[in-house]
Amino acid sequence: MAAVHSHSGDTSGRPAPDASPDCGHRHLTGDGPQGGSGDVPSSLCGLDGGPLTRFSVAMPEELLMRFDGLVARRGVAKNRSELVRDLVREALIREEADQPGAEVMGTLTIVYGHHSGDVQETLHRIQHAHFGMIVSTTHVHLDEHNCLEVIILRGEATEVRIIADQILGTKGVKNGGLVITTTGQMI
Ligand code: NI
Repeated sequence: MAAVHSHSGDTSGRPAPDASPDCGHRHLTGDGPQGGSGDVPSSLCGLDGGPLTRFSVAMPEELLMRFDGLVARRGVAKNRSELVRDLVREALIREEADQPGAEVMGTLTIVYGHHSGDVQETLHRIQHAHFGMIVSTTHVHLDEHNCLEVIILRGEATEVRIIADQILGTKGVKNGGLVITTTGQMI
């Protein structure tokens, strides 16, 4: 419970970028007798990203300790609040990307051996067939045999995944993965 009632909410010892020194609202108040709903706003501090609402979060101490470890590993630019915001955005982006018709960005990284059959021709054909969705392709010659490509796609989430699966399913592609992210409209 002590962690819930900490004053700043950021006990990592680093400065909290979202905590205005003049706001005077750094005391968390949301954890009431019933255990708190976790969504009780206690302050509004207008900073670079606009007004911020502070709320309290209750969680098991063990989980909080592990979370603080993650915060520490992310470096000095991130405190608890920053990381919570990142995690919320990640969840919202993932949910948004699952909505039919949602426009997303995808970065597809693949590694393939260019001697393997007609892999280069097949990869080229797939990308030309969907040229309207291929924003950019970067090709790196890793060694005499292997190539790495990063293909950036933009389009409807389902279509992006279908194209990525076609490319990943191409014979000769040894490794790869797709990362879906926002077009920037929902972040
Ligand atoms: Ni190459």
